Amino acid sequence: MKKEYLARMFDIEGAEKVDILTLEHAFNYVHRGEFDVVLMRVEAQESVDFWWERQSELGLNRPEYYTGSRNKEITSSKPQRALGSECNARPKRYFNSARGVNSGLRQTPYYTFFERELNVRTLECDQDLEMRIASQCEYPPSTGKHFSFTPHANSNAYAHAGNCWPVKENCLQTAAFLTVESTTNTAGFRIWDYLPESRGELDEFIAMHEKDEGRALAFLQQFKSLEINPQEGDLCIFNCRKMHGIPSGNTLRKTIGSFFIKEDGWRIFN
Ligand SMILES: O=C(O)CCC(=O)C(=O)O
Repeated sequence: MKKEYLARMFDIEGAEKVDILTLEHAFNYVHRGEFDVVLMRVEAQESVDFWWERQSELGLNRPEYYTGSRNKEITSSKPQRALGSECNARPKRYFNSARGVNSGLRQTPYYTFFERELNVRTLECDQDLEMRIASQCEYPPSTGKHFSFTPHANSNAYAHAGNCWPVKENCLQTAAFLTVESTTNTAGFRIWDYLPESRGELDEFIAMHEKDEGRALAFLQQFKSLEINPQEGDLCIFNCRKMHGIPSGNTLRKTIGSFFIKEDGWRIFN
C-alpha cells in the first residue's frame, strides 16, 4: 500500500484544492493536465537536510549553481539545445557523467522514495545510454536580477533534430523538485500559461531574454501566471512544458529535481 501525503493542487486559472494523495495520484493530476502544479509535503522540514547530504555523498558531483558560472552542463537541457560541433560533444559528456553517478544516486533517499512510491525506473535511450537520475541545485542569493533561474520550458520534444540527441519523441514531460532550503523572502516558483510549440519558438524566447530581459518579461505578461512558495520538505510537481522560472531570492535556495515521463510506467531522468 502506497503512502498518502498532504497535497495542495493549483491551476494557473486560480483553482486550488487540498487533498491527501499518493504520489502516483499527484503525478497523474499533472500528467493529465487537471492541475498545473501539485505541492506535496513528503518529508518533515527538519529531516530533509539528510536527503541533501546523502545526495552529495552518493551523487559524486557538486551541485549545479544557477549563477551562470558553475553550471556543469550535466542536465539534459544543454545537449538538447546543442548545435554545430557541440552537437556530438555535449551528449557524450552528458552520458559519461550519468554513467558515473547513477549507481550512487540509486542509493539515495530521493531515488528510493520515487522507486517505492511511484515505481520509477531510469530512462534509457539505448542499451548502455542511461539518463542521469537527478540534479542537486543551489541558487545563491541574488538582488538586482528578476530571476535566479530564468523562465524556460522543458520537454524532450524540444530537442534539436539530428543525431546528436537520442530522445526526441513527443512525450508529456512532468518535473518535480524537492525543496531542501527555501529563501526567507517570498521568492518561490512561477509558472506561466505559455506552452512553446517547438524548439524554435523556445529558442526565440531564450534569445529575446538574453538580449533584452525587460522585453522577454513583458512578452510573458500577456499570459496568466501563478507563483507558489514551496517550503522545506515540499515536493513541487509541475507541467514543465509550460514556461516556468525561479524568482530571485534573498538567501540561498537548495533543491533536488528530476523530469518524468510515463511510458510503460514512470521513468525518471534529468
Ligand atoms: O530546482 C528548481 O527549483 C526548479 C528547477 C526547474 O525549474 C527545472 O528543472 O526546470
